[in-house]
Amino acid sequence: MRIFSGIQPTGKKHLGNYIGAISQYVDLQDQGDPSIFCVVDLHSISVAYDPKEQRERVYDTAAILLAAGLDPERCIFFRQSDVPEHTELTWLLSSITSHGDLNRMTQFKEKSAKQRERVASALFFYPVLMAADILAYRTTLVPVGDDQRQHIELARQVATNFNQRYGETFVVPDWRIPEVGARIMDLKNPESKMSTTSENPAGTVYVLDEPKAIEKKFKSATTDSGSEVVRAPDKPGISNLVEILAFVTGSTMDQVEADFAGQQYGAFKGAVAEAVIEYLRPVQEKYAEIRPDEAALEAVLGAGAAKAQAIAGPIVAEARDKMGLGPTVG
Ligand code: AQP
Repeated sequence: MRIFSGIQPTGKKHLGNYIGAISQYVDLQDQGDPSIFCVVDLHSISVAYDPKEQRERVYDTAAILLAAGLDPERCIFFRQSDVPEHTELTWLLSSITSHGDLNRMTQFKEKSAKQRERVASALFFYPVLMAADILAYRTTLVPVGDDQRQHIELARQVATNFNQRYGETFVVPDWRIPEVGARIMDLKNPESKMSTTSENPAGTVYVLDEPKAIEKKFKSATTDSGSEVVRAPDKPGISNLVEILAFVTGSTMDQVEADFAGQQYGAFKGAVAEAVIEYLRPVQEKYAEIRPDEAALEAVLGAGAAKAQAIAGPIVAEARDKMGLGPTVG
């Protein structure tokens, strides 16, 4: 099994990213042959960003992943832009990706609708770059949150199209979406997923938030009418908090409901805040140790890029050759 996943260095990572993606990476790092994780800085330039801060954001994200328990001795961990095969393969794959398929991508529709400035064509191409990230390593399994399902479906389609047109080259990857925590919702607007770009910052809990801020956000979380701590379609706020508490305490959602039967929403929200603070505390402490040493972070990412390129280089060269590009091989 070969595992690959990427995470953007946009802003600060939030609890949804942590539960839906980062914790999966840590759990899976020994299970891949190899497991490959990437800070996808090329994806993040598809929306407005500050070039002066870009490298800092990569270090922030890398340090969060290392603090969470990713071990570069046990997996390959690198920065996307250090391995140019990702961009080359994007162009090759774009030639067999239909415009119509990209037009159907909900993330593009939502993000382009929100954007006030011009919409970059990189945002439209985002799913092709993601397909290239995955296919360049002949990945078999992609751990992601639920919001990335459509992009993985597209990567599967692109691999199939390529293999049919040019001969067996790429592996058609599967996704791994966790049963609990695949879609953590915004605390203020629990009908929408927790997101970096949400309108109300009070709805997003960041991995590096101070305990007081975490407590405030959970205590002011939108709850629903009624008073029972149970999951229900008309109780998205409480359902979300039950899921978060089950995940961070390693319990089940049924158990959380049983534990809080008969208790008030206020007490329940306080308990969720406390559990999340304790869950994130060791990550925050480790982050404070790791983040200042940018030279060490560069060394980790550089060593990872060399290992990643050793895998992607021959695979992308094979795709190029099969497409009739460059000199005859052999
Ligand atoms: N709310 C979420 N619940 C569970 N998993 C989530 N992921 C994102 N949001 C949730 C998963 O996190 C991984 C990394 O996503 P990303 O690199 O796209 O990071 P981001 O830009 O910070 O993610 P956002 O918050 O989703 O950004 P915006 O605001 O741009 O929409 C992915 O595996 C994703 O599924």
